[in-house]
Amino acid sequence: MMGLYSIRMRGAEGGPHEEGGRHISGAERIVEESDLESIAASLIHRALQHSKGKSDFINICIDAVHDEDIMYVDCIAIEEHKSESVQESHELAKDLLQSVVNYKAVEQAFTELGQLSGNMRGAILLDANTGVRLDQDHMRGVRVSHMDACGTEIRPMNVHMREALVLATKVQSCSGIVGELCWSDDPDYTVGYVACNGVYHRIPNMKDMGTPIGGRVFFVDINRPIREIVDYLENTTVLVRW
Ligand code: PML
Ligand code: MG
Repeated sequence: MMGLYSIRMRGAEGGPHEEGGRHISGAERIVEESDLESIAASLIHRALQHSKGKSDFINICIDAVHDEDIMYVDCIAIEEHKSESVQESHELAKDLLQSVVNYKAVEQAFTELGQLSGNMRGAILLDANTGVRLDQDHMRGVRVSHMDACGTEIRPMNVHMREALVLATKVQSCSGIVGELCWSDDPDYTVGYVACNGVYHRIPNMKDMGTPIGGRVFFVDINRPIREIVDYLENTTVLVRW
C-alpha cells in the first residue's frame, strides 16, 4: 500500500489534556490520502458529540506513514463470553488472566481501575509477577497509538469493538506483554475484555451501566526495558489483518 497517513485525534473538556482538561475522546486511523478529509471530519464529530461531554480542546495530528515502517499483524482470535452480573464478569476475567498473570497482580489491576478518580488517556502498566506499577506518568498512562486494520472485516462489529480489537492485537504483539484487562469509560457501554494467549475474551457486564470511568491495564512479564515496550506501543505503526 502507498500513500498512507496516520491521523490521530484527542479531545478534552476544560482545556488541553496537558493543562488538566478532562479526557473526552481519542481515536485514530491509518488511511489513504484521499480519505483524510472525510476521516478528519468524522473524528472531529466524535470529539464534539460524545456521551461523556463536548470537547472544547481538540488536537488532530496527521503524518505520513512510510511503507517500510509498517508492521503487519494477524488479528487475534475472538471468544464471546456470557455473564449475568458485574461480579460474575470480574470473576471470569480474573480466572482468565491468572493463566498468565500472578494472582496478586490481577487483584492489583482491579484495585487500580476501581480507584480511578478520572479517566486516563492511556493504560496502566503493571508487573505481571508483583503487581507493581511500571509506567512513569500516572495521570496519562501509556497511550497505544499508530494502528488500524486493513482488509475486509471478519464479522460485523460496532466501533468500540473494532477499535478495541485492533488495540488489543497490537498490545498482544508486543514482546513482554502477556495480558490486558479493559472496560470502557463510556457511561453507556458496559462490555469489556481480557486479552491473553492470543485471544480476545469479550465479556459483557464489566461495569454497571452509567459508570463514567473505565480504563486499561497491561501486564508486563519480561525483563525488557519499559522504555522499549512503551516505544513500541506508542510509536510503531501496526496494521492488523482481519
Ligand atoms: C472503550 O470503548 O474504550 C473500550 C471498549 C471495549 C470494547 C469491548 C467490545 O465491545 O468488544
Ligand atoms: Mg472511550
